[in-house]
Amino acid sequence: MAHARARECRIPRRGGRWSIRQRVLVVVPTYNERENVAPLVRDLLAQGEGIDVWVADDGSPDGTAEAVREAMTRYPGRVDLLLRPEKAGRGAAVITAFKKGLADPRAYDVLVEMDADFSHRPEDLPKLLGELGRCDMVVGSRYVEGGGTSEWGIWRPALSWLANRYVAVVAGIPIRDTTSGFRAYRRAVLEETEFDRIKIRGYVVHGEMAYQAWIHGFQLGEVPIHFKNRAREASKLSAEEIYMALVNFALLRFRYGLRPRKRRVPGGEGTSHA
Ligand SMILES: Nc1nc2c(ncn2[C@@H]2O[C@H](COP(=O)(O)OP(=O)(O)OP(=O)(O)O)[C@@H](O)[C@H]2O)c(=O)[nH]1
Ligand SMILES: [Mg+2]
Repeated sequence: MAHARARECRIPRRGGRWSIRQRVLVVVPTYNERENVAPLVRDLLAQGEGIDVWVADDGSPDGTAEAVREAMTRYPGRVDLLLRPEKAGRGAAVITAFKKGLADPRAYDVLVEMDADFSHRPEDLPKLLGELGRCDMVVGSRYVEGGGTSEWGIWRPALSWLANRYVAVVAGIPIRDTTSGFRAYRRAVLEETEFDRIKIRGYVVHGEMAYQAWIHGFQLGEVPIHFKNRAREASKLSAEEIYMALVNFALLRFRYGLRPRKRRVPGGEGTSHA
């Protein structure tokens, strides 16, 4: 499958590239990630001094929370645990953490979400943050030049690629990998996000967050990432989940409108169009 070049945001922003002085909050949703969470936290914190990590765990029975508490002792002030009593979905866990992150007195400039299972590589984080110098929201993309997936066999990558082409057509969001869960947002994007309107179940959460950012007139960009899937015998997706995702993606245009709003570029000249 040939990949398009990564989309570039056209308008340079005042403040330029990501700097070490910026405060970055990385939200990692977890369910049964005891083995992964401590090495992941270590590798994320090593990417820069301004980076904090919050793990949003849904009461994992394998003791993920214990591993996070140990990491909190090892890296005081830089790691936190948001614990919910039961499994209620990745999307909802991330949204709850983002709301808390926006209200935090540390005034994070940038908020990031990524998976805990090393499918998303911590060493790719600076690439996403760097691109935020030009964009308001950056997606780590499997489907642009230089990006890719591994260990997926034939069926899953084809399905995922097709799903993303479908989303591009029905929703019209100008990014290639709308279902990617590795993303960085400038705080302004999340401040304008209407979280209460988001359907918090399934892959549409990612699409809806991106759609809102786009329709609100923010600049969306992508950087290539390599997505390493953990070995699984079968996809966990049920036919009902796939059907619901297809329908909900198709409804985005009707729920939110067709065109991005014009927006004055903070610190720049004129207006931006996504
Ligand atoms: N808090 C929370 N996190 C979840 C939930 N479900 C999944 N996660 C986490 O969300 C991330 C993505 O989930 P995965 O299970 O890896 O989903 P996937 O990558 O589609 O499937 P795999 O093939 O199993 O890797 C991981 O960090 C999970 O631990 C949930 O209900 N609540
Ligand atoms: Mg995974």
